[in-house]
Amino acid sequence: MTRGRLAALAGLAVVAVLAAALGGSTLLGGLGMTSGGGGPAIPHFADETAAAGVDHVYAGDATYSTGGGVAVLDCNADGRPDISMAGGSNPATLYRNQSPTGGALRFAAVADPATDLSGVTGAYPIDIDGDGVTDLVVLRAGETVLLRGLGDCRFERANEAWGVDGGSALTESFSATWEGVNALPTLAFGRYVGIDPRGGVTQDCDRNVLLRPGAAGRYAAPIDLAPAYCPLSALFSDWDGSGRRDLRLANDRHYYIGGGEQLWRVAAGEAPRPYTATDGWQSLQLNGMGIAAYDLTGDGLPEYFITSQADDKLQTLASGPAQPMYKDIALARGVTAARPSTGGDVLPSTSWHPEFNDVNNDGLVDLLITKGNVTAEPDFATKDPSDLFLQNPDGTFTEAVEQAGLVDFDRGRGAALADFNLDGQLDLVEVFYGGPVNVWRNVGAGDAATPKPLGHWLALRVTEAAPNTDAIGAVVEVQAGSTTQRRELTVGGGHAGGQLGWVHVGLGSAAAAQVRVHWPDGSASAWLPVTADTFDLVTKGASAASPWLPPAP
Ligand SMILES: [Ca+2]
Ligand SMILES: [Ca+2]
Ligand SMILES: [Ca+2]
Ligand SMILES: [Ca+2]
Repeated sequence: MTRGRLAALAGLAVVAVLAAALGGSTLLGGLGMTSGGGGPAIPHFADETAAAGVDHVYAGDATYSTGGGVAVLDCNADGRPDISMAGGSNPATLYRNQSPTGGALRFAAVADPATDLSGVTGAYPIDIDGDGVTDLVVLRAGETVLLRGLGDCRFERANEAWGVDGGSALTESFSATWEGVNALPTLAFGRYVGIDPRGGVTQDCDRNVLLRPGAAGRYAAPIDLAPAYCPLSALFSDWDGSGRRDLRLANDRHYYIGGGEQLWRVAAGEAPRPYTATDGWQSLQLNGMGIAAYDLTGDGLPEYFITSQADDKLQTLASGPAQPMYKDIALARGVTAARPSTGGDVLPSTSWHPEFNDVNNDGLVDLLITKGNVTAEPDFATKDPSDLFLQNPDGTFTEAVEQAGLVDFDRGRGAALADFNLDGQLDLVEVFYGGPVNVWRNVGAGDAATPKPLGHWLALRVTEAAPNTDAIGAVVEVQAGSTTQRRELTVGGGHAGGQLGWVHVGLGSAAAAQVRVHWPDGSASAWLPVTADTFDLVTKGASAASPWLPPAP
């Protein structure tokens, strides 16, 4: 197919998406879901940190000024998303979610030496051994620890059982993918800088390593991903729709010389190699902090949001999937996030965790970006609140963090948008460096006493048989009216943390939808009908989605 033909098709797709979205917006207006003035409906968030029983600080010296990740996972299989928070020089804390359905947020700390680890910078949930119980990869200043999930929010160390050397570097980034028919996932660890004998950090980028499965349920010797340029985020993702998941690394130019952002080709049975200019990959130097992927243009291929300082990027393929050549559309879409949106500080921003999710359930995915000074860098804003960008029907975004009630001038780091009280509205947990963690309940157009939904929604749990029980690499499509939303299921990205569990989809005014899953092996399910405002289990091989009822309040 020629580039002209592809461009024409892409243009048609955008027109279709815009027309459909505009139609949806009109319907939303009929249901009283739009805000005055025609902008996106603004969700309101109630700070419930203290009442929820959450009392945690990510702290420590400059070694911990990066990191501060949060993992969201269901560690006791009750359907409620639980939280693992990095603590830096404080112990990490695992919180079991006890929020009543539709009610105020409530969590209880789970004390356990296995999870209360020190030196933790972040964590990613993943079912490594394919037993259906979520495991946890815990990144640290020092040894990376792999925790095998035992159920009931208990974990045990599994580095030795799985043959993983956790190293001794400062690790902030992790991603994983299942290659071919391997029983174990391929693991990528992006190491930041080394740790010197006195416990401080060196100025040298440490080794990045790829672990592929070896014999007998254990990993083979690490493969060096050289050259290494101090990544702060890593993400396996199918950027070209080929079914192969390549590895993106967001690298921090603060430490490297002559390096840049990286995309590694990781093909089964081949040695990994970085894409180069010959492949179409263009040199780009950023203070890379975080990665988020989502198909914003509706062509079936993900866009990538890369956080940095003063200069966040939203990348889309420049000339189709034949080569990994990207152009930046952050300015056109209104998401450069270059300076604080409120608070009066005019210096440039420092951005960390990006996440695409629909916080107002209008069927248009939104973008959260956490922000905060590294420590006290004088050239960057000190009052640097996070951004909540709400997507408009024309594909641009409108910043709304202040109106949403999410302004906090502590130094933001990791975060997760998840529906903690199972009411269909995405709540938020955000970690701050040197300040208390916050949890906010999304109360829609209402308040904490009387939440008011802004639109319809779905929550999908997509699974398949072992080994890849969470169907990582699958692409989930949700069709409602004439719009189709797509999300690739991934492990990695963000800043130092990720989530595994319900996939949230806003439906706007649509009362029903159809779901189709493109499974990691390349096969696709039929279109499965689902009803709006429900939790549904979508299992490979099943002929229908299976509704799941949240526990009674
Ligand atoms: Ca739970
Ligand atoms: Ca497991
Ligand atoms: Ca939205
Ligand atoms: Ca909620």
